Amino acid sequence: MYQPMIRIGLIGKTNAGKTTLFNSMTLLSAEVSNYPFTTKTPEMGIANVVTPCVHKEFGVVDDPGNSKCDDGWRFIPVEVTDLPGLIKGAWMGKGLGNQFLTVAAQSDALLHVVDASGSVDKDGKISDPGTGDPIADFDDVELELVQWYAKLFAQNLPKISKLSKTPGYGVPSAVEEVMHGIGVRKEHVVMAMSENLLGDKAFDSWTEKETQAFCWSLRELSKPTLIIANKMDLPFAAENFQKLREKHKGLIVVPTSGEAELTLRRAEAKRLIRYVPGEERFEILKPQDLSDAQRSALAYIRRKVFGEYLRTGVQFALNIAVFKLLKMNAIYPVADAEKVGDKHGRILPDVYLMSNGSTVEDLAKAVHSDLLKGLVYALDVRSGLHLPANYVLRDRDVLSIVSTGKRA
Ligand SMILES: Nc1nc2c(ncn2[C@@H]2O[C@H](COP(=O)(O)OP(=O)(O)O)[C@@H](O)[C@H]2O)c(=O)[nH]1
Ligand SMILES: [Mg+2]
Repeated sequence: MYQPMIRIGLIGKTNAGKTTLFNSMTLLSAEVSNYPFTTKTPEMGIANVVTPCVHKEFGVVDDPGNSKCDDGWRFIPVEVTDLPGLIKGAWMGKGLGNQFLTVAAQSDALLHVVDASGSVDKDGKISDPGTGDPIADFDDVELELVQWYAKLFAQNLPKISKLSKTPGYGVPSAVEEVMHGIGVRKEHVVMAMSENLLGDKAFDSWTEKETQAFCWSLRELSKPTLIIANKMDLPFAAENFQKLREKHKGLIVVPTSGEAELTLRRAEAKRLIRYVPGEERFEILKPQDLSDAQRSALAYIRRKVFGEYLRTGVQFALNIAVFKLLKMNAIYPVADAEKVGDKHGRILPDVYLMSNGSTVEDLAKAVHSDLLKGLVYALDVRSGLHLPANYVLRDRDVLSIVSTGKRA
């Protein structure tokens, strides 16, 4: 793949379950423990998002290269980062704050993990469910993030002010120039200004309050985020999940049990069960090989997770982040339209995640720059139509790019 992988960052308070979720998504085993700040440096791994594969529709057996196909589902890799636990005052540069915020800034989307059972107390230590306040936990972490946007903004006030008065600029371009490194685009600035009625107000006369409100908007608009209500298998979680949903109507809240997902993926890796991540069931393959502890863990998951919520929610959360929040489409480029394969005879080898609004031209560029140079059209393999360079791609398109450019 020539396009950069999509990056998803896990944020949230210590002990919310980030590392467990990360491990379940990537099936690596970063250290998990109850001690605060176990994760000292950001950990990066590869997870997958899942979409129904097109191979059945084309009546072929596929041979994926950049992705995997399991039971009719196409698994497409994305990068996930497990960030160090966040402490209060991180935006001032305390502790691991800067590192945390830098990685958060570089993520395309964030999964903000909350311990919905409230089994983490104010100091970040594990205690009984119902002790902590997940709603406040969420707000605390968000505040840290926003403070950091505000800090960056404040530090650059003179620069923004000066730039904005340069011919051809204006406030949106000036802010973009200063904050593009953390994902702020001109259109975000325009919207944040309009949300806070700052469109007609001279930049130099924005009050402290207006600036703060503007920074909240910038954070919300420029960094797509979904809330993960984790530890749904524990008491109090259902109530707090409802509270989170009511309080944050503009955000998607996905109920999960990271621990359940990790258990299932490990059992699947040992071939004790059959489990396709995201599916609403699992099947015990070797009941006789299960220890008592394993048997009761699986029974617990069946009852507390699948019984109440249909799924663990982990795969679902990743899918929602990529396909709904980031509005990505899964596109299958093939060189040989007849065989739906590449020139080496691999069938449906690749699938690309292309953002909404991407065109045939963008796809050509992503596949190979040589294809772009001599781009003529793309053949829609389903319909046989010739699609122009500016055709806007649709999810699950299977396209053969016709180009006079030679591929290396
Ligand atoms: N019951 C339950 N416990 C969980 C779940 N996810 C994580 N935990 C536990 O919560 C504790 C903290 O998890 P960890 O992943 O280290 O949190 P982090 O500090 O956010 O990385 C560990 O004891 C986990 O086993 C879950 O879905 N259900
Ligand atoms: Mg951790």
